[in-house]
Amino acid sequence: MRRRHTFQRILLLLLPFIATAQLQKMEPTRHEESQVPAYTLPDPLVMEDGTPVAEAGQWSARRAELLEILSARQYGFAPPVPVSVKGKVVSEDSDALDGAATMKQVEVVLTHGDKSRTLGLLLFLPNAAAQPVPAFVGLNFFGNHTSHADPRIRLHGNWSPNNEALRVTDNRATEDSRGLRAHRWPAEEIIARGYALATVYAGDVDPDHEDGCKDGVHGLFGETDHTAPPEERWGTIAAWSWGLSRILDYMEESEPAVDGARVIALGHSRMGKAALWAGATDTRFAATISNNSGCVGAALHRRRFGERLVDINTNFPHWLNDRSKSFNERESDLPFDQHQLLALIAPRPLYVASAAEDLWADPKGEFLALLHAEPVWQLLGIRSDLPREMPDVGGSLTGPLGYHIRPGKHDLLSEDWVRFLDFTDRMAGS
Ligand code: GTR
Repeated sequence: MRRRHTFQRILLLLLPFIATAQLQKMEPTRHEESQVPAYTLPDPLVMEDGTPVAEAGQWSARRAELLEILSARQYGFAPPVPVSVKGKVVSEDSDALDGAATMKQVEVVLTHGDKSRTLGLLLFLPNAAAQPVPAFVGLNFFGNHTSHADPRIRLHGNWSPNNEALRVTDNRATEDSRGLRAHRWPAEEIIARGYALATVYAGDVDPDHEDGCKDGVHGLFGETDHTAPPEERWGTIAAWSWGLSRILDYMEESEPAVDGARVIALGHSRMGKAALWAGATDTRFAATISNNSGCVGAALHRRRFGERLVDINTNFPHWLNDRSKSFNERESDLPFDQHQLLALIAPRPLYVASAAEDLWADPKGEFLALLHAEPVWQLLGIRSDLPREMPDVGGSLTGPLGYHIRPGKHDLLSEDWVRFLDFTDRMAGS
């Protein structure tokens, strides 16, 4: 016993050195195009056994293969068991946004066996609509109360990351943060364009901290609910995506003002990674939009530009499954790349957005992933004709595959939203 304690103590003392040793092994971060190594991407249209995927009818088998690979080696498998999804409307105000919207707050309770988890859903619904409307659904980083200044928006009671700018100091939501992230959720513009907006605090689904994937919705399930080995089970990004699907369940079943067939998964940065995985795993999402999603989002791993898998697995070890860690600094050995994640969204519309100064997210890698995913849309009969070169800063591309690179830093701005809205307006039936 004592010997074990001594060993643990020595290990604890050594840990900082082990961690530094790992970091020292890393190559310096690449921020110059000339530093990008030569690479070959795996082909989304070749089966693992080498058979070419030449006809649309073969895609579902290839899609299943890619989903399996990306689950096993990166995001992790969610337990394949259903949960019950029940909503309780806790407030409904038809005078929101100066009378343009009805603001609803709903407690969406997910239950599995004797365990449950409540997601606080904030919904803005356009009052002018005569028919069910398309809706954007996205997770927010710090709480619904940060996404709009309306004083009626409830504070969540879950753990929150501390953040000076957002005035969170005690890992708890407070009044001080109200409306501080409103620029990311321009509800007035979204409603004026005839869409509903739905958002949930990501930490209601799964707190953004390392806990061995025990809390949040992970905690709804027991050992026997999993079919995947422990190292391949879902991390936090997969849990967030799964949460987006449960919100879609609720809206499809119980929100008559929303057209369940036109729900768009959207997210910025880490929530953009989650939106992409949601769009990939759940074909009910009518379209997917990722903003500045970067590494393990839209950016290609093999370019090794900006943030890399090793950075994610070091700084956020809970985001992906444990198996992904074996690919740290071995991008060329990955049996997939992120264009294949994007391809899983085909033939539905997909938009990737970059910001010019957001080199950490590798804007060019985000564009190239879209470009290399495009053949799958073409195979499925969707006309798409992306240029071979990415647009200049300020430029945008519309079509079933949308893209823009705006000037400026890593953020979600109303100028991004204007383009997203133009893109979703083009969706069939909008
Ligand atoms: C960074 C992280 C990125 C991105 C970003 C964000 O720290 O390295 O992958 O997710 O956070 O979510 O804003």
